[in-house]
Amino acid sequence: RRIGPTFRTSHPLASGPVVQPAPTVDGFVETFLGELNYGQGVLLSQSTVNDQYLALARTVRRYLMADWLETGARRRQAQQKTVAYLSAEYLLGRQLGNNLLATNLQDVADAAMSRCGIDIASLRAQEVEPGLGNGGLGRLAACFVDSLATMDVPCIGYGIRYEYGIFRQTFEGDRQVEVPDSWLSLGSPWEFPHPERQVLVHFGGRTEEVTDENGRVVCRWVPDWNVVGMPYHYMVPGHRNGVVNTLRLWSAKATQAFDLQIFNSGDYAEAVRAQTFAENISKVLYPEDSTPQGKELRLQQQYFFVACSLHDFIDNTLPHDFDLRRLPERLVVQLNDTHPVIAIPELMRILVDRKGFDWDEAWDITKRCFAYTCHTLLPEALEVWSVELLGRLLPRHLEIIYRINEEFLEEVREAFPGDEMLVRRMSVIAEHPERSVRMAYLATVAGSKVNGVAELHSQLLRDKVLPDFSRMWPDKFTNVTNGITPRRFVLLANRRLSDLVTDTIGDGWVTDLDRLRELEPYADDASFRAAFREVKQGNKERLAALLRVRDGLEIPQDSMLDVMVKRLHEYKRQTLKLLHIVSLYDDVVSGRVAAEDLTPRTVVFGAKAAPGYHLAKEIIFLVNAVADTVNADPRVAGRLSVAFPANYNVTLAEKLIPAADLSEQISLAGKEASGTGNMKFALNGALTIGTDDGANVEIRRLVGDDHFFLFGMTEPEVERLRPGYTPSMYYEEDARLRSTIDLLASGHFTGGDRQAVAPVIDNLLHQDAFMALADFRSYLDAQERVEAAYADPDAWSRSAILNVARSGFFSSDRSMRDYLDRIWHA
Ligand code: B1N
Repeated sequence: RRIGPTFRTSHPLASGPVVQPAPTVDGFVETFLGELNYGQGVLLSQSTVNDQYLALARTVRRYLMADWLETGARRRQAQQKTVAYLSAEYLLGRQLGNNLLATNLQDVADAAMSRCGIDIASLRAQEVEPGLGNGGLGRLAACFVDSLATMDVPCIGYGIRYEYGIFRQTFEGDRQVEVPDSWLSLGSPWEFPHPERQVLVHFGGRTEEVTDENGRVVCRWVPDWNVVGMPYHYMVPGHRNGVVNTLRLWSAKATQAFDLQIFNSGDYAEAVRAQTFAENISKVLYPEDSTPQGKELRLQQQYFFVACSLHDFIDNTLPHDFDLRRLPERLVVQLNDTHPVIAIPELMRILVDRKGFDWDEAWDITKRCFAYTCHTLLPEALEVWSVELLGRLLPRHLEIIYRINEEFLEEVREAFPGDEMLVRRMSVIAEHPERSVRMAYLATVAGSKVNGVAELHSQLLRDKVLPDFSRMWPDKFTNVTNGITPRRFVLLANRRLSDLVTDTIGDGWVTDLDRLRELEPYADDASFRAAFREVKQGNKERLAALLRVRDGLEIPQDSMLDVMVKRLHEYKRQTLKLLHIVSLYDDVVSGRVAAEDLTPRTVVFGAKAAPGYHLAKEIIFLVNAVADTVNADPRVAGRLSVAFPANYNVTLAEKLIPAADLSEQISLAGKEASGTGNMKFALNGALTIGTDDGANVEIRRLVGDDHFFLFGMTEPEVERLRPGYTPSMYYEEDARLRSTIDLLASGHFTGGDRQAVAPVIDNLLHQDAFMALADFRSYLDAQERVEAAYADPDAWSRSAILNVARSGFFSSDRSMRDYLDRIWHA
């Protein structure tokens, strides 16, 4: 069906400026009331909070839209190289506050709402955050697109518009219960569909060879089913620079709404079956973190969004007469982990089957277009697809992968003659346990660059995960340490700190975070330290007020706020933190330590477990059980408490992180690729207790040993201990550990039920794959150093200020500069 021609460009209005609403309180009020009356169709006097929120959002959207249209026109003119960031996840967080900040309309909006008699805070609270990601990987993508817009780099973020994002976590009887996240149900004012840019995506069927009009034998894919990809646009504003980039998320639709004939025959269920089937593709985010589920639907999702995105760029973004031999001058595709790697054979298919390129030329173009970021070291997290499944869903792509592999293995044989073991090791096709495609290998073969996400991770990636490849292509491997956007995670989340910093050194830090260095001398200024402590205190009070209404939790005010927030995973070792809490509690209840001698401490957890990850859910149960018992025990009242607010997400992070004193980054060395929460805490003036893992290594180097609490084995020590590791030995030999585990195992925290704690305890004593027991002693010692340091408020705030001053490196603006210099050359 034709959508219709575009507007005549010769018309005088065609080149006129975009009409923009006035950025004044009057202009804002008028636009807002217009949106309320004519957009929502209600009178102010009849409007609900949701009506008002939607009207406010659409008002802000208008200001953004003007800049978005102008940015688009400018980009079409300039024809620069564009970064296509391909990511299956974007964990955006709420949009309203961020967009008000970016457009500098915050004060205008505040005044306008109060003129209308509306409390803007209640409208902000109305927004449901789009949780289209699991954790660090998805949030990283959101930080990157923010930075690219702020730096005015042409970028299109491509992804999936999941109808249901990451599940909402609730607790029932201390156990995690997942509730679907229907984030779209009250309307989503920040997106707009663009039906004229729909794309048809094929699946299944077979391939055949046909002779084309030039007499050449070419391959043809004869698919047997299709879905339509409908793009939804999200605006990604730069920080007060008039730039608005695009995030284009795809939603799957059936090609025909339903089969009218079947419907008329009365079989209603059958009539909508095909529609349901197609639309399932973008129905729900896989709630897995780090461990991919080998599910057919997941491969469908991956191919679906990748095919839509490449088609969108090549056929709808580039000029119609564009010479695709020059594609690498105009496009660089960054693959966010292996999830979009099927884009590699897809581009080959487009060039060879559809555009008539010969194989070698197409391969040369393809190799220059892609770069791959790896985000893990866990071997079980390296994605593979069985040849059976891939061949059934994408038969042509499998053929292409086979040919890429054949030619690659020839190259290996030439470079390393006579080493057939090596050839087998490096093959993109694994033979065991079943024939399958190793997506990380495919990405490495095709990508112009492969990067890890922190120095240590990139090193281990070269040495442990892809050693053969790094020997063959040493220059292909590089590092780009992750970063976070200071706009959302400092300016928006920590207004008090931002004001203090800006009053002290000006506001240049917001887009040039290295300027925070200028704060260093103020660490020695007693009045600045006092002001800094007041900021922390204010943030703690704000958090306490939130948790009171959000979760019915009371957190004491005069205590160290000790925070561990991240996905629940064994390698991150929430159990080690739990053992610490139980050991403190045990000290008091056993009479070894007087309660008055405990440093008052409030431990806050935030963590979702993948629904199918049983042990992770048992750990959640145990944390909640310990929290209940500890919080109810008068012997530790005012000294030790534990809070586990449900449903940790970006919105909660923005309140929690600025309030924290201590940041827990306690993964087993060599397991956390980078971490990004660690950076957010340091930048907000928390001190880190952490292992030598991921980006902790770089944080410690920058902030200095004296302002970081290091503990635990190093990665080489872990590897040396691994063979023959016997966790029960630590239990036998360390009386404090024994007492702690015995108390947990006794059922003290589960109403006498020893069975309820058995899964976690048994695992610790007999498996402990992530060596919590081996690091227990060292962790406790480090916690004692924390307590000693906390006892001196001036020294502590000095360290906290130096953490802020020296963490500018962790801006995602810097990450983007590194990608630009080392990988994109855009
Ligand atoms: O990516 C983050 C890192 O900071 C973290 O250390 C790392 O654990 C995280 C499959 C993943 N790695 N792999 C995933 C997520 C979803 C999924 O389905 C894997 N997430 C990470 C940013 O670099």
